[in-house]
Amino acid sequence: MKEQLMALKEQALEKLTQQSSLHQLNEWKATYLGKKGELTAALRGMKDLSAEERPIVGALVNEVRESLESAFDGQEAELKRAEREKRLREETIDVTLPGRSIPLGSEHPLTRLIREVEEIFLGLGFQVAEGPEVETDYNNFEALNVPRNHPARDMQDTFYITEDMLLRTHTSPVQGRVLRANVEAAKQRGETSPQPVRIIAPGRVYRRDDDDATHSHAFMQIEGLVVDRHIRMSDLKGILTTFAQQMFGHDVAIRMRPSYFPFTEPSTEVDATCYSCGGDGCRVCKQTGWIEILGAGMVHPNVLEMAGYDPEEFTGFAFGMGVERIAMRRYGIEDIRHFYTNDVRLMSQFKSRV
Ligand code: 2NL
Repeated sequence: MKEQLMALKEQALEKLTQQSSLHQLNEWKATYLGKKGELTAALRGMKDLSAEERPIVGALVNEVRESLESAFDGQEAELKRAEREKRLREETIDVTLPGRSIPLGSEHPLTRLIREVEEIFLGLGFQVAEGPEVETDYNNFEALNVPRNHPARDMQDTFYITEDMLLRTHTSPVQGRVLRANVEAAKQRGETSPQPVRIIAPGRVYRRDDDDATHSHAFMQIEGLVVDRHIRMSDLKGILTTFAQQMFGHDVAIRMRPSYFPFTEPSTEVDATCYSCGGDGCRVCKQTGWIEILGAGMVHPNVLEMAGYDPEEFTGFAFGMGVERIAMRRYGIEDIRHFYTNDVRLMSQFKSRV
């Protein structure tokens, strides 16, 4: 019995050194120390022993168990250490490697320009208003004092959807909506007069046109409208001077030339000092020293009247500018179609600096 136990111990210790994973090690433990293991079997054989032999063999069994257990613990600790070391080695990251860059998109040059204009007018106390691109003939023309026989209403110039629905040809109907909403709100509150208005309306507009380098059937426009008591042409000039200086440079001046729009009277084309020569005259400004930036005027009393503002109490000014024309000059883009072709090689040059 004693020899048998010593042989078992010998064999178990020898096998232990051959176990190279924690899984194998646990199998070893089951084989030698488990409930159905060899040592338990040896213990069971003790019932055949004499009363004198039993405590001696019992002590020996315990001794063998203890030495196998402590050998197991030692081997387990060693294997765990080795596995940890291996994992650490495999999971090492080289923090000195250069990072992978994630390609960033960029703001469309038209979006960027519109934002700049919005920022300037927000700073002057204006609000930004938006409205639908599909409009009624009434909102787009009638309410803006554009008579039925006006050439702008011609099928040649306007995308009609039905007889009285169309794609807006300017963003003025947005301002008309704001005026009428104010009149309605004043009525609801039982007030005698509607609130004054200071808004800009940026957005896409449509004209029937054959697309070429300078014409597009869809383009961006920003219109502005101020309606209050005692608004005069000098207010128009003051606001547009400040706008031109913030937009194009602080020593820029503006000049106003007489013009005609059905919705303003008087009407004016507004020029700013040529950004290229500073006013001396060059090829860009055709030697005039001036560049046209927008059209404007005093809101026609008929327009105020139709919206529900009393033209005896209120006056106003309005202006409108084509965004592409300004963007083309500012960024040196020579073909309007580039804005809508959206070639990333062109667009990615307008990365925002934020
Ligand atoms: C241009 C000229 C202009 C307006 C737009 C306007 C709007 C209302 C009332 C009166 Cl609600 N006028 N808009 C006025 C003058 C000129 O645009 O050349 N746009 C590209």
